[in-house]
Amino acid sequence: MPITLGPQDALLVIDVQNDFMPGGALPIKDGDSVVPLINTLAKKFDHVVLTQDWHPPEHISFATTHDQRPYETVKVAYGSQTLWPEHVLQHTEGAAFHPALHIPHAEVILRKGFRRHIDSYSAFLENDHTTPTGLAGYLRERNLSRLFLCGLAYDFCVRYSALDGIAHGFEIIVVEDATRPVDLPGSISGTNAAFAQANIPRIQSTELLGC
Ligand code: VGL
Ligand code: ZN
Repeated sequence: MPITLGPQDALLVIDVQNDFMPGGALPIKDGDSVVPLINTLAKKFDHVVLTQDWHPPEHISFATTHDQRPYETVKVAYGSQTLWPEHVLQHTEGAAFHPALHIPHAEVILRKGFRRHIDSYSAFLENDHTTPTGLAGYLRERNLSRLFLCGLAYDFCVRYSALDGIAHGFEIIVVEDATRPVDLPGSISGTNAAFAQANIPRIQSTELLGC
């Protein structure tokens, strides 16, 4: 039985940006392969929210800022922070959405990670787990209570957006085949375990598309 969508449903499309695509600054294997599927999914939804990772120069998540290598971890004021290659610099081509992403009816684009001293994987709370992005208030005011998540990366921004979404009282469903992982050691299994623990279902897009 395909899932029936109603007025309370929204598709949350996480970080479908050039730098996360093969050949980009922080490449995700097959990241580009989800774009046509996300376009198809979006047509099923009256309400679509896009997020855009949006970093200033010398961002705290950049390995270069700490004179370290990418994919290492450092301690920062809010805990541990994985270091990344410089990516999605504000207003660059790398930060732009994939050119084939076509969701003209998307209603809001939520930028995150724009504070130099705080990273933000989650669309709801920055990595200090305190600073809100404003998305929860927006969704509540719009009466959008059930969110289907897709995009990049499964084991980072999709993961933390899903977990914070649940913590903020939203119903969360992850459309797994419309995501791809970065795949650092333990990151995929950790995500699967966290979703199971939080009772976050992972579905396949066929359950929405009905074929
Ligand atoms: C992401 C690492 C760094 C993501 C963003 O979109 O999952 N991952 N910045
Ligand atoms: Zn980032």
